[in-house]
Amino acid sequence: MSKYLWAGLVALFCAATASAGEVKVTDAWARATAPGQDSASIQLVITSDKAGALIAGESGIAKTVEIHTMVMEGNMMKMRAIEELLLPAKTAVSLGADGNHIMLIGLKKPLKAGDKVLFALTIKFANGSKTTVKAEALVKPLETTNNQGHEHHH
Ligand SMILES: [Cu+2]
Repeated sequence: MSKYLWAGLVALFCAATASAGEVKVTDAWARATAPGQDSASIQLVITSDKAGALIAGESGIAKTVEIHTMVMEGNMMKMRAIEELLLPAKTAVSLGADGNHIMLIGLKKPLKAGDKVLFALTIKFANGSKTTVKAEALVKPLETTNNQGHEHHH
């Protein structure tokens, strides 16, 4: 196979799967915001080659980015920020279906369907080294439903 073709394949792969070599973020998406809404959640799948933990996030579109989980309080599901989300080696961890998500707080502008939200996640590995992986979330229409209804309280 010619090296030009290889280069093309590598470029395709990188475009499709935001990769820092050791950590992959795929299928990232957010729901368009309703009028007045100044926070939004991103759902995604993250896979780390080495055992580690997701410890921070950042986005130019929001003042703060937190890692959130859902907890049951009485009979209410509530969101809570967590310090870290463990990433077992070579395991796709899906943030979304289980209530975990990346939370954009203090949005600088509304999210509109079709927009792409650039963000970065920081992962700390078991040996103490860190990496930052950049990714983008596709904004889907507000009506998009997932299989769990929950409300965001901030
Ligand atoms: Cu949240």
